[in-house]
Amino acid sequence: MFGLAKEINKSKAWKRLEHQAKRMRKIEMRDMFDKDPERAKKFAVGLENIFVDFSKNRIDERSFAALLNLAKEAKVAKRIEQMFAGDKINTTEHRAVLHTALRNRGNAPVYVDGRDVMPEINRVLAKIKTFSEAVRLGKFTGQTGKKLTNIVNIGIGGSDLGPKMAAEALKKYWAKDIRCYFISNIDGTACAEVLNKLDPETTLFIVCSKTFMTIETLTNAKTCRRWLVDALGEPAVAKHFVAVSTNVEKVAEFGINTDNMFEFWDFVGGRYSVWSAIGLITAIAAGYENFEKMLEGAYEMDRHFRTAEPAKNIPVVLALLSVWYGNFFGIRNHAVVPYDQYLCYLPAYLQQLVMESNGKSVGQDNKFVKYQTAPVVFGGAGTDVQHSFFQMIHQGTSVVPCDFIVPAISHNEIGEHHEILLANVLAQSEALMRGKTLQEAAAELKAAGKSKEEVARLKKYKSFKGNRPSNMMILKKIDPHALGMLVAMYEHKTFVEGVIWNINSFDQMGVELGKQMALQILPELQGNREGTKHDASTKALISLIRGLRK
Ligand code: G6Q
Repeated sequence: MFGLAKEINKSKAWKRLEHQAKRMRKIEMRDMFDKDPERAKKFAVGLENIFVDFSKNRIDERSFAALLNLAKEAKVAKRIEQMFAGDKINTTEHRAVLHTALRNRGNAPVYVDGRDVMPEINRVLAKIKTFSEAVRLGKFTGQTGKKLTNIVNIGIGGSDLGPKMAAEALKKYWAKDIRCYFISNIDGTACAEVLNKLDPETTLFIVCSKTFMTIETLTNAKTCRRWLVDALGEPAVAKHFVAVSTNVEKVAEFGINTDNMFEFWDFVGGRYSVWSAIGLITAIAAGYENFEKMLEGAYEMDRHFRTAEPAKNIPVVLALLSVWYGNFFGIRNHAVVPYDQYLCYLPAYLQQLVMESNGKSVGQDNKFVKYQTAPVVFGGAGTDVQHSFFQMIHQGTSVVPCDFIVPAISHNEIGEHHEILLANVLAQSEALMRGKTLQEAAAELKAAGKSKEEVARLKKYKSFKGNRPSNMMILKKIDPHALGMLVAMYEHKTFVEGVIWNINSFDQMGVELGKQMALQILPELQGNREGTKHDASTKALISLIRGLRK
């Protein structure tokens, strides 16, 4: 049995939190900092490679204790063990959830239906090692004997966002002559713009699809195949195409030699698959040792998650804070702002992780939930986004809790760049927390020589309410180990949120309806079938587009 039988919002722990939130609404963070010199130490956790300061949140010891009590009520510790043990916690699809086994560097057996999955995982890892090294050394070459230096990942959703985020994050580690490309969208432009840059003789395509049935990926793969065959002939496919999938038959049917196939398993969800062969492009570009270091980082976070007490357990604490704002302060969004260019795809990756995992309305008890689940996640790289949506984060009517992520040392320490970047991220979180009172704004205007009238007219515009929460995550450097820790931290945070909300974080049925309807509309757009039942708007749009395309 997974999930809670009783509705969590009817529990004593929940009621206590409602009471605590009412109390905390009247308390300003800046006052809590003034009163308690130990606050920064109390609400922070440091692990080897990552330091998380969560003291700039609207919590004190009592409210934090009440949050920890909610984790207890939701049986978080037990659920964590059930996940690691391979219990079928993806209850709607009756599957185990074992992305943690992919990075189980201790190699202790992990059982699914009585079978240890570690030997299979290790076999595929060895294959990734051999193949990635052969490509990097130019031992596995293209049809004409040239080195394969352009690596193209064809995949979408979980088969794109993870590898794209990880490969970009580790760009500094790429072999000098290797370039990575990603084709995901069905929009022909995505394919055309990548292919235009490439030379077939030096291009390797990795077709990533768990099911090998996804229309975008198969259509893109077919187009790339045709492009290659037109240039180099049919036999070239075996030297320029590999596949990552759970579906051997479909891979063979597509015409990829199954010797060139890297397997993964249905106990790995798409958005949790970057640790599997789906991460092949990262292993090729950054080297297998670095891919392995990323797994080791994730493994370290796994051990922390399994063993640390809840108050010092980073993913548990982050999840509780998210629940705190979402369910007790009515806050509906969350921003992720990495201050590191190499992490520019992390917000998009987390958008899927969080919103596809927890954007659900039906609980494990088969009832519609009566509380908010996943927030809207958005973000972008700092300092860029300071010049776009930060206006709202500082002065808008919605409160947006932020995660700031920054390395102390940059891979590119040029002049003062990194110090300016660091000063900015620290300033943002302090500014959000402290704000600027009307009196402070007025005093500042006066000091700048403004007239009395101008001070009175401008002080509200220049004031900041403050008391806006953020977490600060400081990494030493964005290296493979730290990246592994960071990503695993977010996976586990998402899991704990799902446990508390009593939902299954591992299915994604909400993506199906639109897909089904697109299949109906396609022949109608192509003029091969006349309208099935549509609303008047859809009908008119189909006919308008048909007219425009004539
Ligand atoms: C992720 C989802 C989804 C999936 C894509 C691609 O958790 O399941 O984003 O990764 O739909 O699916 P395939 O890998 O099967 O092509």
